[in-house]
Amino acid sequence: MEAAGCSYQFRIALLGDAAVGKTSLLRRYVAGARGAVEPEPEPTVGVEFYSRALQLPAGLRVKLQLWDTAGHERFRTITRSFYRNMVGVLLVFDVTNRESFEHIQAWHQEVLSSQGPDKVIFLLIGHKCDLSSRSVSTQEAEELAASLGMAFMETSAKSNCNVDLAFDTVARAIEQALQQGDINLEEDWAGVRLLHRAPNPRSPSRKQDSGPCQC
Ligand code: G3D
Ligand code: MG
Repeated sequence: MEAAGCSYQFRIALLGDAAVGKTSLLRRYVAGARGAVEPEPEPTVGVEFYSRALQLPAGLRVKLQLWDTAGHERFRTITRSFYRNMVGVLLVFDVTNRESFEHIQAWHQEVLSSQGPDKVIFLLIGHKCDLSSRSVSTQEAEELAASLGMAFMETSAKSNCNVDLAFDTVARAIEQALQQGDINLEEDWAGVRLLHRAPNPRSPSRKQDSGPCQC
């Protein structure tokens, strides 16, 4: 995807157990910008990332570089450098899969133990909220998020619920942390990069969200 007019690049990862819906969520978000939905995901192999440009409220135009864990989560073979180079992390569980919720703290810890003192913006995601066969309540997920110091949101790639909002929320929190000096640019860190691009007045504006959902 073209990043014309972007001033920063934020590198963000989706982490969580296999089959919680990370690839579907990413694809839905990226397809949303083009107004088309990708076909069902293939089982992910190799390293993959997606991009989408975003205009943030405080004025920054950013390119989100969105990394999928590409099947490595199944074998816990994600490298320290993968974690270390993220500025944002969506910790994803499946609201119908209790085990995936119980593993969230371990995913959180993996990132913290690889990141050192650098700041990462986390967001807890309860995915597949279109399904009624829940095994994790909204309240207990909110409590976990609060105990880990992060926000919580429920999403569905299937019904396009809160998909844009989830990525917007992380991007805005990163923008704020940058402005407050909690996150700083570093030479050897790929989490936030300054893109030296001239603004392109002919860039198409971002498609609007389809509105809040009811789930
Ligand atoms: P992963 O990348 O975390 O491993 P995938 O997960 O994106 O591959 O999704 C795993 C399965 O969950 C897929 O089903 C996919 O269609 C389904 N899924 C993803 N998002 C949603 C959602 O929002 N709602 C519902 N109901 N299902 C979802 P299959 O059957 O193809 O394995
Ligand atoms: Mg996947």
